[in-house]
Amino acid sequence: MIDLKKGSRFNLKKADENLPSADGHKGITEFCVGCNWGKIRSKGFLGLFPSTEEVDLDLSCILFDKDRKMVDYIYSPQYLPEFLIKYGYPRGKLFTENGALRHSGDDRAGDEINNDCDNEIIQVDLRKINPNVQQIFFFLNYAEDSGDFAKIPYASIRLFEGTPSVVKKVHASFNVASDPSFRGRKSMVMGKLFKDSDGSWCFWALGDPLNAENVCETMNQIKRSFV
Ligand SMILES: [Ca+2]
Ligand SMILES: [Ca+2]
Repeated sequence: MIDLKKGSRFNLKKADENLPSADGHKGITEFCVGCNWGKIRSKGFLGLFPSTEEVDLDLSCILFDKDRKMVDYIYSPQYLPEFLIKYGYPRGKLFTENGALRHSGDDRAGDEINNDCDNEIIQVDLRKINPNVQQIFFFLNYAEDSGDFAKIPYASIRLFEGTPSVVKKVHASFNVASDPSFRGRKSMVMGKLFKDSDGSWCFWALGDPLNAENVCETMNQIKRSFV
């Protein structure tokens, strides 16, 4: 079991060298990045009028080529085109080229009852990624203007081997609701998938909170500081 903390990295090709998959391909080729979170609950006056508040977190990713140019992306199709165009970004979509990365769909509420199931998931198939792609960043945004990760009862983001319905092994996870470094923040970069010098894919667990007000500012900051 590899348990990645902030700042650590691992090579997906070497992660399971002794366990070739059905197609003979060694190492991890299919995995997911998922985010699980719950609605905000308030007890109300004297605990008499409990209520819940929906929480809209958005899991996204952005892909770059060797010249550090953005070549593909996944973010919610619900973002208004007039908002995106102000920052020079195209309309949202849930798939990258060839379906190499696929998003499970926008959850805008969070869990009513605590559970372990991820509310938004990006599935990755390394074998389908365009060879031009060199780096992929996974990031999380709180969609509300007044959002703060610390207000959410639980919110975590993780990378795991398997499919959305079968979690085989968790390799990296961050708890953005309870970790003090995310207090007062509503944006974070979870990790970076990148091609090593020998062409194998590696994952670098970043877990960094960002100073960004929305998804476009998050992508701008990733371009400036991480690519
Ligand atoms: Ca969402
Ligand atoms: Ca859940």
